[in-house]
Amino acid sequence: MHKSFDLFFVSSNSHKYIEAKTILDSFGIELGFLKLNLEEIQSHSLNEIAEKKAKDAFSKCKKPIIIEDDGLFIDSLNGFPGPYSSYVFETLGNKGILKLVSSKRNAKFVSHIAYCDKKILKTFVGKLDGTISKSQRGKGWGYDPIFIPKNSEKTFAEINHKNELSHRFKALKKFSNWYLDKLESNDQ
Ligand code: ITT
Repeated sequence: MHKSFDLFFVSSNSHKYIEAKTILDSFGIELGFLKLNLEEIQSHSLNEIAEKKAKDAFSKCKKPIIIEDDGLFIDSLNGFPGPYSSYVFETLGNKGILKLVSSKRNAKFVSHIAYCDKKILKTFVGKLDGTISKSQRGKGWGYDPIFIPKNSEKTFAEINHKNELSHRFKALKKFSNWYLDKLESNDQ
């Protein structure tokens, strides 16, 4: 029998779901997965993309959902690839990014988590500063082998506590506080 969940993560990317599930488990929130390709509008604003993705996900799922839109923003490239991170990863990949980055290596990862149900659309932002490594290090998905979080010497792919400090963790922590309060006030 399928387990019934009250909250679903809608995404085409199972890496994102696995991390989101681990993080929300630690806050006592169960998360189901709906693997779907969502409509992604062209926009400079992660928030605008996230809100549109959330509405699209809710209209398909008809249950309370969260979606996530992320971006890696590299300072010396004026924030590129930012909202285009997914496309740039598929086209240039980590090798291509390393060729573009020169002496100034500061970057940040940003996560926008959007919750949507029948009545509410709400987003939560998490940001993590860091730098771009000089070569790919460690085995990980996406940009993990080239992103070094601040106060670390190792890349996301080399550390084992990514889910305790990532951009995703920071956004989901804000979401959890709000969501658990909401559940509590619905019970009263
Ligand atoms: P959706 O179906 O949920 O949209 P996606 O992979 O297209 O999945 P995004 O639009 O949020 O997701 O793309 C952001 C890209 O940034 C993603 O494809 C990864 O390549 C990269 N990325 C995001 N978070 C990451 C993380 O924690 N570690 C490594 N790479 C990450």
